[in-house]
Amino acid sequence: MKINRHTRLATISIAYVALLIAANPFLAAKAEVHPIVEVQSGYLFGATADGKWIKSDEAAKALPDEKTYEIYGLTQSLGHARGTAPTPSEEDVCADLLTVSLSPKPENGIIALAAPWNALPRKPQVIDQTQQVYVDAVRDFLQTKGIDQPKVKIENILRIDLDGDGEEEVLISASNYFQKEEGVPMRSPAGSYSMVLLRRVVAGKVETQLVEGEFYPKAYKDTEKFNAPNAYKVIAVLDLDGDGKMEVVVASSYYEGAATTIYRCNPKKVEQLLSVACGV
Ligand SMILES: [Ca+2]
Ligand SMILES: [Ca+2]
Repeated sequence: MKINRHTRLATISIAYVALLIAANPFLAAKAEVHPIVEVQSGYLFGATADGKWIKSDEAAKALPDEKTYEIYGLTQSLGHARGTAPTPSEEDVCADLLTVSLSPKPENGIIALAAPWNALPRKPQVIDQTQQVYVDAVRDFLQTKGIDQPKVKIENILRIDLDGDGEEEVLISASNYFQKEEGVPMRSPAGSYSMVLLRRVVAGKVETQLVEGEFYPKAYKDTEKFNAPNAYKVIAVLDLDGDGKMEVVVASSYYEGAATTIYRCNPKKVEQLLSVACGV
């Protein structure tokens, strides 16, 4: 078949439009946009629309008005709040972030979501962090990362069926930077680490998966520079795109900044979906 110039042009145009639609999934079918906000800071992570994840600047374009959000804590829903249209952050250091003002803003609120589905279809259970089986799991994992004599320090353990198959998964947050006070040092001491582990049963066997982590068998010794290690901790487990599977929300902090990241944890792959970060 001979393609004339006009046909080719039309084909190119259609391809271009298709490309635009693919890049902006919520424009295609005018899918409803469901924004996700970090409650205490007001930072806009972005949104989901028809199961697609959209970055904050794109999401903000589709959010010209106030919206009603549901506020979620770690183990419960904390009711509704009104959220303003996203506006640039007023803080100098994080001027690139968009923020949403929520009212009311419950003290235990972690994530706000404007969506018709329940983001807590199953509630995480906070379980005893001294249970030997988990202390052993953390020690064994740290040894695989070159820390021979690990000092196990578990921050929290959550039991939750992430994928809704009836089998519960376990999320373990563990950090040790050998700090006497709160916070994370500028340089990592020998044997320090921070990680979030996910334990799940696959084909009848327990498997341990690393969601996020840093491991420092040796001390960072350069006194003129620093390596700014991070501490990670699971702060929420929510279904933020409405597919019935729960995403894992991890807070990280270093000596002068912090971030919060949403992860999808499939048995074969852990993916970062959206993140907000503010630091010097
Ligand atoms: Ca499961
Ligand atoms: Ca989900």
